[in-house]
Amino acid sequence: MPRVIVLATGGTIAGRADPRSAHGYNAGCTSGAQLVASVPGLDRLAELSVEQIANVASQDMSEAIWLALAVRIRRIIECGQADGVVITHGTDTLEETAFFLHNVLPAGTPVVLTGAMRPGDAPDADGPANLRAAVQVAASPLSRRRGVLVVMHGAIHDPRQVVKIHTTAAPAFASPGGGPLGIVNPADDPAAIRYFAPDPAECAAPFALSPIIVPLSRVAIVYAHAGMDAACISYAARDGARGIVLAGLGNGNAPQTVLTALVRAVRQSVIVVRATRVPAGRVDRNVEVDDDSNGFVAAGALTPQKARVLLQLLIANGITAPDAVQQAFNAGRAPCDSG
Ligand code: DAS
Repeated sequence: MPRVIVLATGGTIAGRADPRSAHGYNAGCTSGAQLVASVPGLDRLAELSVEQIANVASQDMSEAIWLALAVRIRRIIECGQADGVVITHGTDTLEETAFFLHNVLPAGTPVVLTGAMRPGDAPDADGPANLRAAVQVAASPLSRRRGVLVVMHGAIHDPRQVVKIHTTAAPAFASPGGGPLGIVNPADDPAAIRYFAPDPAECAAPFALSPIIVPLSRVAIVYAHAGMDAACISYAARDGARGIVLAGLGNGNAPQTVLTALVRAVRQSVIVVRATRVPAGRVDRNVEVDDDSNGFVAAGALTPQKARVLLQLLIANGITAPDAVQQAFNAGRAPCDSG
C-alpha cells in the first residue's frame, strides 16, 4: 500500500457549525486525526499517518507555518517516509501556501493540498470527498514528478494557475489560465484519477530553504482603481517594502502618476512587479507600459498574491537583478539554477 502522510493545518475542512447564523461556523476545530477517521474507506487507499502542524483558519496562515510545512515535507522526502503527502488547509490562502511550497520543494513526491467550503458537520460537507480525492492523488504513481498539487471538488490544479473564485460555492477553485491538470473519479472510472497532459519535464530545482528566515522581506501589494493616486506607493516604500506588486488595471496598468511613483521606488532599489486585478490572462512586458526603461518586472500569469510570494523567495535567495527576477516570473517559479 502507498504510504501517505496527512499534515493538518486547520480551515473549514476542520470546522464546526456555529449557531450565530444559519451558515455560521468556526474553522480549525477538529483535528487532522478526526478528519481522517471520519472518511470511510480512506485506509483502503493508503497506509495513512496524521500530523497536526497547526489548527488555524487560513486567513491566519503564517510564513512560520509555511516554513514548518516545508521543513517537515523536505524531511519526509529526504528520508523516504512517504510516497505522498496531503495537507488539509483553509481555502482563503490555500493557493498561496501551495505556490510557496511549489517553489521550495523538489517535484518528485506528490504534495496535495485540499480543504472544504463547508464545515465537517454540515449536511452538505464537502471535506470528506475532497480529502478522499486528495489521498487518491497523493498515493498515485501518476502524480510523481508533479510536485505540489491542489485537489478540490474533483479537479487537480497547478499551484501557479489555481485561484479561489467564489466566496461560498462548493466548486470554489478554478485555473482560468488553462484549466485543471486533471480530474479525480472520472465518471467512467470512479476509482481512477486522470491527468490531461504528461508530467512536465521542467527543472525541479526549488529554492534553497536555508536562506529562508521568517518573516520574509516585506513585499506590498497595491490594488489599482480608477482615480487612484500615488500615496500608497510612497507609503509602501517608506514602510520598508523591498518589493511592490501592482494589482494593476487591465494588462497591469495604472495612472501615470502611479507609474512615476513606481519608477521612483525602483530608483530606491525597490523591485516593482506589474500584475493585474483581472482574474484571467497574462501581464507581459512593454505592452502599454515601457518596462525596459522603467525597470519594472512583468508578472506573466501569476496573480498579485502569488507574485508577492515569488518575489519574497527571490529576495530571500539574493536574486534581485531585474533580468533574473524576470526569468523567474517567466517560468512562474524559481530559476532552474537557484536550488
Ligand atoms: N476562512 C476559511 C479558511 O480557513 C475557511 C475555509 O474555507 O477553509 O481559509
